[in-house]
Parts: sequence; C-alpha cells; structure tokens
Amino acid sequence: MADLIIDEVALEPIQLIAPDGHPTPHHGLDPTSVVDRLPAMYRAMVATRGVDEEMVNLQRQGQLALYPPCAGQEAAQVGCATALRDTDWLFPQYRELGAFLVRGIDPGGVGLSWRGTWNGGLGFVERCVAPICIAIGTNTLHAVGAAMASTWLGDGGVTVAFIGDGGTSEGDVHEALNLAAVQQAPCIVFVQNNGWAISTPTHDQYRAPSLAHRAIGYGMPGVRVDGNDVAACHMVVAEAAERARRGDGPTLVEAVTYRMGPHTTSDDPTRYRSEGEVATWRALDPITRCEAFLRHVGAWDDTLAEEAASHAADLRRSLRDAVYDAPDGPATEVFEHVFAEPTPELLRQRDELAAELEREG
Ligand SMILES: Cc1ncc(C[n+]2csc(CCOP(=O)(O)OP(=O)(O)O)c2C)c(N)n1
Repeated sequence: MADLIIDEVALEPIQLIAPDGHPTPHHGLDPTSVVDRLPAMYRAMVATRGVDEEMVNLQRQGQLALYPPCAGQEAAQVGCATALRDTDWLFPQYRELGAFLVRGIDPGGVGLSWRGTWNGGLGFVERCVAPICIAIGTNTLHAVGAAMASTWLGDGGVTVAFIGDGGTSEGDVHEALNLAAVQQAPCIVFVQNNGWAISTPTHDQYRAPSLAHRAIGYGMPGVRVDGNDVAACHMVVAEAAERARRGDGPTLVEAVTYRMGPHTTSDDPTRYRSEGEVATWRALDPITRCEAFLRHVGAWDDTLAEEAASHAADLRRSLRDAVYDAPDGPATEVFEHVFAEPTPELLRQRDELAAELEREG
C-alpha cells in the first residue's frame, strides 16, 4: 500500500477520482487498483441513497419521529466501512446509514430507532456497530476505550468513531483524541466535514487550517480526503486500519463532503445556506462520480445499475414493512438491558411496572 498517511498534513484533500470520473493518481496510488471492489461500493451507495429517501418519506408520513438524512455523504461512509473487517467495531454518531447498510444491518432496525420504539436500535451490536449516539462526541470516548480493550485482548480489532465537524468542537472529542494518541489505540476518528453543524458553518467551528491539522497537536497522523470520492475514502481508511493493526496507533481522517439535505427532517436549511452552494456540491455527487469512473475505465456494466436499483427498492420495501405502525416491544423488556445480572432493585421496579400495566389492562 502506498503511503497516503504522511507526517505532514496536506490541506488539499486526497482525491483518486476527479468529479468527471477521470482517475487522479495520488502519491503513485491508482484508483484502478480497487476497481474490482467499486461495483460493490456503488451498489452500497445506491442502496444508501434509496433507503435514506424512504426514511424521509416515512418521517413525512408521521411514521418516524425524526430523521437526519445522509444524501451526499454516501462515499465517505461506504468507502470507510468497506475498508474494515466485519469484526472492527463502529461507533456512529447518527447520520451513518451508509456504514450501517455495509454492515448488513436491516434498514428496519435503523428506522425503528428513529421511530422512537425503545428497543429500536438494540440489534446493531450483533454487527459490531454501537447504538446511534445523539449526545455528540461521547462515541469517540467509547471508540477509544474499545480500541484500548482490543490492544489488551490482542484481538487485532480496530475501532472507528464517526464524528461531524461540529462534533470536533466538543470537549469529549479532544479528550478522546488525546487519550488515543497517548495510548496508541488502534482507532480511527473519521470526521465527516459536511460543511455545517446544523446552521453553524465550519468557519465558526475551527481556526486550524483544517480539522485534519488538529492531529498534529495530538501527535497522530491526520489526513484530509475527498469525502465524495469513494475510492479515496476506502484507501485512506484501509491504510489507517493497517497502521492501527500493526501497532502504529490512531489516525484522524477528515472526509470533506457535504450534507445535501437538511440537518434533520425538523430543519430548514434554506434559512442559512445558499442555493448556489447546494448546486456546487450537487455537481460533485459521489454516486455519479463512481459511475463515471467505472465507465471511463471500461468497467461499467448496465446490469450493475439495474441490480443496484432493484436491491435499493427491496431495502426500501423491507424498511416500510418494518416501520409501518410497528408496536413497541413489551415495556418490561427494558429492564433486561441494564446489567448482565439484574439487581434486586431493578427486578422490583420491573414487577411494579408489570403490575401497573396489568391494572391498566
Ligand atoms: C452534547 C450535545 N450537544 C449538542 C447537541 C445538539 N446537536 C445535535 S446535532 C448538532 C450539530 C452536529 O453537527 P456535526 O457534528 O457537524 O454533524 P452533522 O449533523 O453535521 O452530521 C448539535 C449541536 C447534541 N446532540 N449533543
């Protein structure tokens, strides 16, 4: 593998595929070296775009309480997640649908989390994905702790914390990055710099030349990557994971991307950002860029588009089926997920709730 991650943090994001689909070899690295993996990444990005759209539809129908759309960020998430082993733990923020789908998480499980059924997101841990973390930044501490545990256990695991540009302003994130560097934890902090933290633009978030530059202060490598270039994201994370696995510690990756839609379904971005800005980023769409590259190198096959679209349609259907009028799980089940061995006080509370539910019929 070429050295994408070097001591000096470059401002220019690493890009292997130009917006028009032409290869832009970087540091001698050629995107055609991953061309056989790109159809799977394309398929995952199309699935993410489709399921994301369906989540918004379901929220508009009143089936979901809230949803944070990820359209535009598919390459960052899919490129990152496909570069890891299925046993590497992911610690998401809340906008990581693409990474969830790469891990084979049922979209219905993600939908139920946003529907607000109390047991909605409990299924992810089977796929080595921690629950969605709405309290911003706390997931980075969990990821570094889990990475340190991996070192102690000697299981060769790498952990990834997903965080946004706004998240990097949280104290927890600074503590996590510092601890990761000091402990040489096998961890990747993957920042999706999507331009905005709700209505706060990135220039109000940091004065460093870039978020990747912050790595210098922590004493770890930092790398900026074009977050709309799935090949570049994949290769940067693959190299960071390889470094972590061989004991060379954490990496801060800043994927420069854009949130095409609103922050969440409760937000109106037209109040704070211009149509021109959105149009500029629309032209950098990660899915069309991947397709253009595959066409350019003669690796495109029309059946891929058909197959990807039909896979996305299947996932959308399964999401709708899971979410429509889904009931909550039995209320008393909530007590089963607190401790491995329930305490007597917890059992007392469970019985009290069960009795009350019984009384109410
Ligand atoms: C600890 C904490 N403080 C504040 C919030 C409220 N909040 C929710 S999303 C958000 C902005 C996050 O922006 P960013 O980290 O850039 O991620 P993005 O939503 O853009 O993907 C804030 C401040 C929160 N969820 N948790």
